[in-house]
Amino acid sequence: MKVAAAVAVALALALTGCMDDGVDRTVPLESHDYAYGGLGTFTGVVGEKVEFEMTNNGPAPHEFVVIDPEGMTMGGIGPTAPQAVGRKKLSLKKPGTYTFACFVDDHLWRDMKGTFEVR
Ligand SMILES: [Cu+2]
Repeated sequence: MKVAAAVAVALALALTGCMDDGVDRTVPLESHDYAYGGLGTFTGVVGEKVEFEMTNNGPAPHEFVVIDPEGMTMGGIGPTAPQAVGRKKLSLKKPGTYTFACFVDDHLWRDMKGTFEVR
């Protein structure tokens, strides 16, 4: 009985942990060959934590790497297979223009990149 209670507490803590890891909002976008869609109206708010959720609608794998206003790579969604969904939580701490790009094969050369603002 005590073991069951301990398991219940551990499970409750685990669930709470998941909720603490929440984000202010989920930002959907899509990728295809060789561009992104869905971020045209997105503007971030300084200090918010968002989860980018990219659906890859192209036949090639794509990634979504975010670079902050100072040119530092923040990380992002790694190579995501066709029809798959990739997710990445990022904290938008600085105001300014953020750049995102795909570094798979020659996609960046094909101009697979864009920007969004955080204010
Ligand atoms: Cu790509």
